[in-house]
Amino acid sequence: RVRCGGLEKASEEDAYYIRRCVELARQAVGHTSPNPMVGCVIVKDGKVVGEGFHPRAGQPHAEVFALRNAGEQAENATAYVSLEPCNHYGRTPPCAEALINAKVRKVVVGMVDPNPLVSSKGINRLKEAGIEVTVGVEEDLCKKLNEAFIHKMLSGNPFVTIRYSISINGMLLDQLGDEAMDYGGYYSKLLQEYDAVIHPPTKTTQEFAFFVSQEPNARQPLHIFIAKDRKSPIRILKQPTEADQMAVIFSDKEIALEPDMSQIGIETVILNQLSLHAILEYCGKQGFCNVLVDLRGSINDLEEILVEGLEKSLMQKIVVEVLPLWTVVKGTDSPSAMKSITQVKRLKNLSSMTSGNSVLLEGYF
Ligand code: AOF
Ligand code: ZN
Repeated sequence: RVRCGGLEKASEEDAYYIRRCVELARQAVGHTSPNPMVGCVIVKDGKVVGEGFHPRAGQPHAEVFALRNAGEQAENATAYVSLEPCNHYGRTPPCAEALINAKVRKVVVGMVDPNPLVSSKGINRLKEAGIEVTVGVEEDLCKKLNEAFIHKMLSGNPFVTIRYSISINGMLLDQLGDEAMDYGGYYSKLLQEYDAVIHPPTKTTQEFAFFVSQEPNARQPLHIFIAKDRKSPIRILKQPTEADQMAVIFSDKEIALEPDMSQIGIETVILNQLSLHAILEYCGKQGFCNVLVDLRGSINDLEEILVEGLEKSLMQKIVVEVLPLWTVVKGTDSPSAMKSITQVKRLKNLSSMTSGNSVLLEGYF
């Protein structure tokens, strides 16, 4: 690759500051829904003079915080933003205007905003005002940061991730790796990223349990339990938290809760049809951008959800934890027994990482 030295240096610098924007944006992980996570850096004469990120929906956008931070130094500076600056009046005024008024000279944008209210209008407004604009720097990174927001904007449906743990010999487990739920563990971090967690029906237990994210200032997801064909009362075990509404139970008939769970913010919703689709519809109406389907327990539960999810294309991502355990089961209906394959779906963008003593596999449908 032959490239002009100056150009290469400029684009490396652009990439560096956009990566910083993404790092800043992530400080609000879980708190911005239904808005995206956005970070902004203002650079003048090779020095950072302002930084900001969007803390939550309804509050000012990243650009506003970074411009406030830079003050008069924003004049003739370069503004880096991980997402195209908006040019509409939403809950907050347009950022493109704020950048123009601050007299920045150049704007570097990570990705175009998929929101039809914004899409390219912000970039065009900046150009009209005579500002130099570069678009698509570290674009993949910026898209991954807001994969749920992008999916929701383009499809209208929440972004759905399926998670489960398996043994090294491929058996579904109801346990997670040792450090997964601790502070910094992958499960603790995953929980704070999602608006809701769906716990599929389990036929064996009357007790539902859920965990809360251990990350500092984590926004806890709403936990959704599916109760199918229940006769005896259901009990929810939870860790103490300050959040008021923490769980919803979806049932196909009136169910008894034990003890009185409504006292601790647990609601029941009766649906005739207890499908993944119906529950996602509820999530969409709540304004949720993403939902984690947390599969534990028996292989039958897994199949029910996965078959529906595949048939209706309801799932976008999968996270599989492989524990360093070899499991032996007795009985003939062991899941490892040969079954005939009726459908195969190839995942895209597979990646792997380690978490404690486990290996995590991530891919997209
Ligand atoms: C930006 N910077 O930091 C964010 C943007 O209701 P509002 O005013 O908050 O507008 C929400 C929309 O603005 C959101 O759907 C997305 O298109 C964009 N978010 N834009 O320039 C930001 N959070
Ligand atoms: Zn904005």
